[in-house]
Amino acid sequence: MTATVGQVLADADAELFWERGYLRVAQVFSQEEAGELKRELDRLIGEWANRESAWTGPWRQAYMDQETERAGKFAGMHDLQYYSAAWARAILHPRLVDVLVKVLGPDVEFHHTTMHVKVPETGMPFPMHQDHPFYKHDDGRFIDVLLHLDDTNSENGEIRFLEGSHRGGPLQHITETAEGPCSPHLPVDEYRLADTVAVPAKAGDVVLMTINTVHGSDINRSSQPRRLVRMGYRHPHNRQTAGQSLGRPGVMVAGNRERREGDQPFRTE
Ligand SMILES: O=C(O)CCC(=O)C(=O)O
Repeated sequence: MTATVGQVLADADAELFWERGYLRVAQVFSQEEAGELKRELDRLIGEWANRESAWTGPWRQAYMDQETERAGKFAGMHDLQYYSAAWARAILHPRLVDVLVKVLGPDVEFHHTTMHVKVPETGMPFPMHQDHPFYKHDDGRFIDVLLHLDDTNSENGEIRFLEGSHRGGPLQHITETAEGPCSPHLPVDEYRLADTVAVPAKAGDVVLMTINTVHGSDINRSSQPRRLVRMGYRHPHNRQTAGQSLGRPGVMVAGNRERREGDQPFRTE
């Protein structure tokens, strides 16, 4: 499902997002903006990223043959805005903020950015999962924005969603096997990529999903990298209880953080 962005999304687009759990919004970033962010991303991949990132777990054997499984990697890195002013600007991009206000607003707090770059030929698939186990929050008012910097398709592993899967809230994920802890994922026999809706996108598009939308993606079989960056945003009163960036306040990108009884200002030391 695709929306085109004008000043803001239409009410119907926002409703569709909450009904299905995902929405593609075309060309939120212009080609020039996406081009600059891609150049900066490539610099970060060269200088800072972990080019050997890999999610672990028995799902790997179900998704990849033996040879690909050995090679299946992605380039990963968190919080690009600490390393690049272009990425700091991207967090506050006015058209993106307009979209977020429509679906989550009026008050929106930034949470994190994370790079997901699938290397050519063997770029790792992502098993079916929700993002909730990675940064647990009290409620569903958390949106992940997948900013695409390359066109995606079935060859390079476009993002795929299980429609309506966010409605039941957080699911129990596999996080432990006989061999030890593994990356959170859902049972491969119950949650299958084949049952999902593919959402191919163009460079400059964003694809929104909720923290509880079940999603995954296939291997990158193309000869080019597939570059996207996840940008997380939440309602400022949606309390985080575990995981990535726990306890770190985020900048407000829209509206304000209303003070409730008992709230204290953030610590400065
Ligand atoms: O990069 C992908 O294909 C998957 C992204 C994803 O699973 C996530 O951002 O949680």
